[in-house]
Amino acid sequence: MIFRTILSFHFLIIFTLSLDAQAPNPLRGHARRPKPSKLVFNYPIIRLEGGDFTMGSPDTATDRNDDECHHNITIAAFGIGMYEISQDQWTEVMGYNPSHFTGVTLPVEQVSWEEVQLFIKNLNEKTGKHYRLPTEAEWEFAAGGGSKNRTKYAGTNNPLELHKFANFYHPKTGTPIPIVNGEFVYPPTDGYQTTAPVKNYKPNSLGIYNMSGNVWEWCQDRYLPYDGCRSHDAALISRVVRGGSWVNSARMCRVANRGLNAPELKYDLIGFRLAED
Ligand SMILES: [Ca+2]
Ligand SMILES: [Ca+2]
Repeated sequence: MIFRTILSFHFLIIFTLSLDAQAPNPLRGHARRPKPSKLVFNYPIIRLEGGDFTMGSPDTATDRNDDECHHNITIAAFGIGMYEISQDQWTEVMGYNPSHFTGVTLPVEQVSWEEVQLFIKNLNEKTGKHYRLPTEAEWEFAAGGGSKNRTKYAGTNNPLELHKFANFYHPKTGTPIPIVNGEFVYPPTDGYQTTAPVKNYKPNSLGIYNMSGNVWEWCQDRYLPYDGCRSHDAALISRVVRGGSWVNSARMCRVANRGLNAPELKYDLIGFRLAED
């Protein structure tokens, strides 16, 4: 009788251990679940209806470049960031700050087009949203003020007023000199020698800040001739940057001006803003 009791006891222990090894462990399973995202990404988006506009610049403009072929284009509705992406926003998503001129409210720079794609991928995973870079046409549409009453620079037609809207190049001292051969050599001071906080200066007519100046902004597109326009020396690999920067003249800050850069390279004068459908 005692013998049978010991056998039963062993059987019970073995059976219990066996069951324990095979049964799902709700606590263990719970611990493996990823923690809910706590990403706070406060990034105001300006919604634009889209419409027709003439992209590029007229042949009669004295300060234009050959790649700015004037042509009509239709833009679908989209959203674009009110500001350039700041350093605290980049750090929040990526965990590091690559910028040369550091300050949490300054625009992030020293980011390649390829790194920006990774930023967007991570951001979309953490927020469930569908951010992307603007197309070159969307960028120019937004910078110039939409379909009507378009301006040469973001916010103004007057290079003598540009320092109110944009952070671009100016000497530390000197008297402002008007345009010489299409180049605004010594503009009035805008208050910053290098990058300025992204929420600074006056916005353009759509309420968007710093599209001219501060940092160039990566666009999604490759640098190619516009559809239906005469071909120019296309850089097939390069991606478009727009708007000029703190180190550029007013001419480079024109909304029609096209810049380009290899997608893997980074400089302290190139950043970006986000867009969405
Ligand atoms: Ca400046
Ligand atoms: Ca800019």
